[in-house]
Amino acid sequence: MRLLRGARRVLLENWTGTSTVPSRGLYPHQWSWDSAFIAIGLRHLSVRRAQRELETLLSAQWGDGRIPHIVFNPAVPLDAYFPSPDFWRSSSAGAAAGAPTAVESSGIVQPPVHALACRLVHLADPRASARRGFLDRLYPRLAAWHRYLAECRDLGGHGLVSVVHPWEPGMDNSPCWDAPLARVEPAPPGTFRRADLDHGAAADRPTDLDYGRYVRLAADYRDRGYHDDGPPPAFAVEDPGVNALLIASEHALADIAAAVGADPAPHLARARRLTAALVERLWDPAAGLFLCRDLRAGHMGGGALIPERSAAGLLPLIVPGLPDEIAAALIRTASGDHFGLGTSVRLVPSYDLLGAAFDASRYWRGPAWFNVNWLVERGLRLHGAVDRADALRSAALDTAVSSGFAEYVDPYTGEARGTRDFAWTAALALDLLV
Ligand code: 9YW
Repeated sequence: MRLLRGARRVLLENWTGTSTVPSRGLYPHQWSWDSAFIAIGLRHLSVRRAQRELETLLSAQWGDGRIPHIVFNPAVPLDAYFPSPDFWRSSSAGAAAGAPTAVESSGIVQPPVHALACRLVHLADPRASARRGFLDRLYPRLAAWHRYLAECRDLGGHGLVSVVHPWEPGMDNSPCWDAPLARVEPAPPGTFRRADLDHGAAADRPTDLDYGRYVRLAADYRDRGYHDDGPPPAFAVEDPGVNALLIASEHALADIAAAVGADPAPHLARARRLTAALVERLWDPAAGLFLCRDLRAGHMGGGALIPERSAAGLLPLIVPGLPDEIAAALIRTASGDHFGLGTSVRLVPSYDLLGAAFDASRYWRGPAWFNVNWLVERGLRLHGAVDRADALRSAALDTAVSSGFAEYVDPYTGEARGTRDFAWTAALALDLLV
């Protein structure tokens, strides 16, 4: 069958021997949440490889518990990707935060999908997993990762994780970041070279101005030794996607704890606390959606909700134990005019179809991404919207093949955008298939 053959080919071609690159040309290193999604699909081809994928990533974990968003492959030339290891300088600039010296990485993070992925990889062959002590070895690392997020990244002090860079929530140029980013002085254009434009159409990618701001924020974080204490950074946002994924992963970590003979209760308690804070801080009943909160806006230090509708606001659908009335409202919103599921679009767009900044081609400003659609499919199923989940599943499978496993697609037509043979598109299609 075409999908199975194609997905297997993409995953084999992108495998480096210890992990999988998101894309051979555009992203030639290991990315954190990509690896989690990739492992979820890879487990259907080789449980051993899926375990290896996650083990490689977690072996680059920092002493403070953070899992870096990129782990660099030393065999890849420095100019193949920007920002390269000589920009991040993790082993020296991150020394006080416990960055490893044996491997170079970035110093920011990505959404915590890892415990969820480890549990799914374990379930693919629990006996083989137990024989290798897979969960026993990874449990302490996953627990330290969640502790880092909950303790060092609660910048607002209200029990939610904050991101300090638009790359952290994984949705780089979402219109949600336009207002918080407007306060950031961009790095001058001549001071860096964008390698991404060697591989992607400029109209499908963030702008040079966006990049200038990304560079400034990353350099400032590096220059403060990647520390999270002290004055809040210029960009500090509570994102519903990141927090929802942490909650889902905390539930997975409770199951992992039970499997290795540890106590699941603290993980379930943290999941409950995070869920309450998510609803309290980010739920907007009028929009029927979770919004992002900009900690640097508003008065009295509480921040202010950002009035933009992003697919990140639908991701709490994957949270077990989300109040029923909120889950029902989210399902209505997904199917309404702003996201068009089951009516105007093939796949859930990354941003509001009616939003002023909507652009069907440009990255996280409208196109549909397969990881978001995989999560929404899972959330719809979790909350009983089985017919909608079934329809989304078959649309995602068809579009993955017809787009050549595109990085993202036009949400209306399913036409490919960005790069092709993208690893998580192949992996997640495989997971939906079997
Ligand atoms: C970058 C690798 C990453 C993804 C992000 C996506 C993009 C750009 O590519 O980031 O240079 O890191 O926005 O979600 O993990 O696929």
